[in-house]
Parts: sequence; structure tokens; C-alpha cells
Amino acid sequence: MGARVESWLERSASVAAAQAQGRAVVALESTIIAHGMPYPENVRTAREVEAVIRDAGAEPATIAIIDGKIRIGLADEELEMLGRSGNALKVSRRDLPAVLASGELGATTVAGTMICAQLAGIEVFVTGGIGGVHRGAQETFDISADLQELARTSVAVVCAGAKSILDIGLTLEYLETHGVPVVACGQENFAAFYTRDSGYPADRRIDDPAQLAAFVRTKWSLGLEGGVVVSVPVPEDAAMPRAEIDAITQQALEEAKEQGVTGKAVTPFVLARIQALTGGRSLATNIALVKNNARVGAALAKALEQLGSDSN
Ligand code: PSU
Ligand code: MN
Repeated sequence: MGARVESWLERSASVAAAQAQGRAVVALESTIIAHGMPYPENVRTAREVEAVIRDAGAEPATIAIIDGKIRIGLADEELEMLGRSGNALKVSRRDLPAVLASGELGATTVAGTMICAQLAGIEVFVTGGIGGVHRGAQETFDISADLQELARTSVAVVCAGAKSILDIGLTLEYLETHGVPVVACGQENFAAFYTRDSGYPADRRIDDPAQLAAFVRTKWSLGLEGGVVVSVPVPEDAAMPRAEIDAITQQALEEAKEQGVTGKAVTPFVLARIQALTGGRSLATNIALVKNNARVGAALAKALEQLGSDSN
């Protein structure tokens, strides 16, 4: 990576050490902390997710924009600061230059985190659910920048599918058009965030981390740039009943429409309403699925470590 780009990056000592030794590193996003969950559950979850990754023998690297730097790996106090601040900007591809140049506090989305992870040489990234094509996108044009990023940036994104507030069928069509492989772990179908089964098949099922590692490295060694979606269903005991979550999602989406919520505010608004309408049960599900994804992401990163350094 060029010196110009390096000058924007600041790694924590533990991430720098892990990378220098060729040890497994897993990137984590910060929008889920600043905009996806309420305080203090957001900070507690961020710490627990990091602990899951460490326990699995990999190094977590939570990514955020602080004081004009892309920070790769945050200290505990920084996680706390991000989770409490209430004014962190939601940083996707278009926002990255502005927030870095201004020195404002930025929480990176899936798209933003993918860019930063690739710049920092990290191949695996764990999140909750990716953004996608919103319901009614025919009229609103609301398609998450996460999908474009998956089309161009070479990072494996471990998730519980696309957030169920979206149009999952259209999201999968979009990924297919852009040549983004969707790999399912543990089942044939693509996961649906709060529930296990979206009803749509993934392109392929690969349960074994070593095979998954070989798959992503093969893609990139062919020069086929872009991400891989690794779909992991929420654990059975934490999943929400489908009918209930569908009805509540419908209500939350209608409220967003009535209140004129648009653009980047839509996803945080809808997730917060679903949390309120389920009395916090959807939050418990969200936390459980992220932690589960962290286990799978760490196993993939370890398998990549076994394959040796990335030849990209
Ligand atoms: N996963 C979660 N909670 C979240 C997100 C993912 O469990 O809040 C965030 C990610 O940062 C993702 C964003 O990129 O939601 C999607 O926002 P939008 O639909 O505006 O692109
Ligand atoms: Mn959007």
C-alpha cells in the first residue's frame, strides 16, 4: 500500500503486531455501535464481540474515523466514546473523505469498513447484517452502498444475511448482477437476519472454514476483485418468530414513511423502532447473531492465516 494511503491509517499496537506476525485479524464495523444499537448495550456488545474473536485466536480490529485518521483497532475507552457520543457521523464511501478531512467522529458502515479493511490489508470482516435493496426501491432508489462496495472491494463479509427490513430477493439479484458470491454456512439458504431462513437459496454452501478460505483466495488470485458474502444464520435459540418480526417490520417501515425518514437515516430509524416494538427482544437477537458471526469470521481468518499471506 502506498505511503500516501498509509498516512491516513493508524493501527492499534495489537493489530500492528498481529499483522507483522501474519496472525489472523478480523475487522469490525462501528455503525452498528453508534447507530445500530442503544447505549450501553452497544458498547457491551462491541466488547463481547471482540472477546469472542480473541478467544478464537484472532485479533479484532474495530474500525472508526477519529481525529482525521482511519483507526484500525480501538481501545476500550474509544469504544465507550463512540457508543455514548450520539453525534458520530455514519460513514460510507461518499462520506469518508469529508469526515477524514474535517476531523469529525465517524462510525463506518459495512461499505466504509470494507474500504478501510482493504486499505489496512485485512481480508475478513464481521458484521450483523449487510445493507441491501430496500422494499419499494423501484420508487425511492434506496439501495445500500454496501452492495456496490461488495462488487468492488475484496473483503469477505461475514453476516447473518441482509437485514430483513429489506427486499431480500432484489438484494440477491443485485449481488448476482455484480458477480458477488453469496456463500451460506450451516444451511443451504441465505439467512434473514432476525430469522434463519430467507426462503432464497445461496449460490453455494460451504461449512468448512478451510474450504471457505480456499474459495475466497481463489477468487482474488484470479484477479476477480470484490467481496464475498458469507451468510451465517442466527442461532436457533435466539431467532425471532417469522410472523412476528414480519408484522413489526411492516409497521416500522410504515412509520418511517409517514415521518418522512429518508436516506441514511432509514436503517437506524427502522432498527430502533423494531427494538422498541419488540420490547428489546430484537436487540437480544441482533447481539446473539453478531457474536455468532464473530466465531465464524475468526475461524475463517484463522484458516486464511494457515494458507499464508495474501498474494493479492
Ligand atoms: N448490522 C447490524 N446493525 C447495523 C448495521 C449492520 O446488525 O446497524 C449497519 C451497517 O453499518 C450497514 C448499515 O452498513 O447498517 C446499512 O445502512 P444503509 O441501509 O443506510 O446502507
Ligand atoms: Mn439507504
